[in-house]
Amino acid sequence: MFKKILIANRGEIALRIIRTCKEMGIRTVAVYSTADKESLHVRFADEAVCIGPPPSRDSYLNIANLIAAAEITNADAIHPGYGFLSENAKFSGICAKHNIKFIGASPEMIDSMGDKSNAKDTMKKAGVPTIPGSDGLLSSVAEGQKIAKKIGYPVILKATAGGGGRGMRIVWNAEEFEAAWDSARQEAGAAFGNDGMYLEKYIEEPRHIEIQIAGDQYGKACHLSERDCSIQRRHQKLIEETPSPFMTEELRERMGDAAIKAALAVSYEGVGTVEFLVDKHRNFYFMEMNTRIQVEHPITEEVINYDLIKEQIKIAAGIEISGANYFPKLHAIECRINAEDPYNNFRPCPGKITNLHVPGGHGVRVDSHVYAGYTIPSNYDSMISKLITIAQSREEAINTMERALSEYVIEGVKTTIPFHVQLMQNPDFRAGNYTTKFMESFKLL
Ligand code: MV4
Repeated sequence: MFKKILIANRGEIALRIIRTCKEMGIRTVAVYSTADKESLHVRFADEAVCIGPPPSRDSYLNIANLIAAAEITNADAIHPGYGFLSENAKFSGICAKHNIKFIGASPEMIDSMGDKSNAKDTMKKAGVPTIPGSDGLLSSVAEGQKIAKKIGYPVILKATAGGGGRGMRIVWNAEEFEAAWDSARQEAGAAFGNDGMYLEKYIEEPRHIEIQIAGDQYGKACHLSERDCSIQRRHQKLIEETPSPFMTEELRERMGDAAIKAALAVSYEGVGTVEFLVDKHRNFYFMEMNTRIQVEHPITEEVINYDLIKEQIKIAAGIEISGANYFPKLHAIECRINAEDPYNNFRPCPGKITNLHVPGGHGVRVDSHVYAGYTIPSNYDSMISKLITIAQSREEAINTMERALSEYVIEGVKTTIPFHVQLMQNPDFRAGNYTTKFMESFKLL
């Protein structure tokens, strides 16, 4: 087992990783930018190293400084958390070269799943359902138009280097095709330095349901059931839950099998997520594979009673998994509490938290790094906390969430709490009747 892990991240996920390390008897090294000197992850870790000024590119994305911090402190592994360098092939490779275990995917895996067209091709060959469309990248606008005509409009153009919706265009008819092609390619080229595009049939009003997977170094893989992440705004998730209200035992078995097939096809090592789009007929299609721990992992932990960070560390250390799948025994919901003004287009609201009261009681988990007097820096994402409720049924988990939200006091900055309160009271949400289109029609009172 590792003796000392450096956490190449900040905020709640850095704390989350430190907590598990403590329980496992592993020493921890925090890294921080000068903007995070007063952060809890710095205080709770055994050691802390300043890695640069506030901008991410000079600190949390600064590979040379992170490696130097690991070498100075004799860390034998690095946990990258989510975001930042968690899916950076170069960083994963440099860690390996320095004999530091990167608790995440290999450079080859990150590259192969980071290229969306290649990932889709790999999954199709492995027998995982994929959305009808082009066979790999499009070589010309004419080829795209020909395929679109054959499969029928609407279609969607996607950047192979994309993700998070960038370089993506829905095309409703043949007249729109060329302009959409030009602007998507231009956007992808500018954003990723790669303007490779592929095409798919556009699935209208899908659900985003992802399957948590784990694979070990010995070729075993299992799934840990699903999370429904359909409620998003501009590709930012607002709330996640498990089980999905749309799930059936039969669908879970089919999606779980497909996710394991996906993991085995690439000899997946570590914990990861296979994202699917699910249409109204419960057809599901591979979308992307994430090779990191995700923000929403705690809801899975709560319904299967399992520490996913601990599992991630054990797998990285070469410990075998049982290979058994895990099924939800409870219902869990996560509300992302952000320092944003929901009445003002979710505009970020960094600043000082002047007063704080955190909810508690039965069925409530709060993953957060903030405290009264803490200043949310403007340099990073605006997440303040993840409020998670756990209950025997979906209805009870929603009721507990309403109760917990009503106790939550965060003063000094605007937060998304009022949005979540209204979401909990929304009849369609209450009925489990929502798709990725939900936020387009949701009106805040
Ligand atoms: C789609 C789609 C409909 N049809 N692909 C959005 C981000 C990227 N990962 C893929 N995305 C989508 N791909 C086809 N063929 C709809 C989306 C999509 C979406 C997916 C999941 C969650 C929220 C979304 C919001 C808008 C569009």
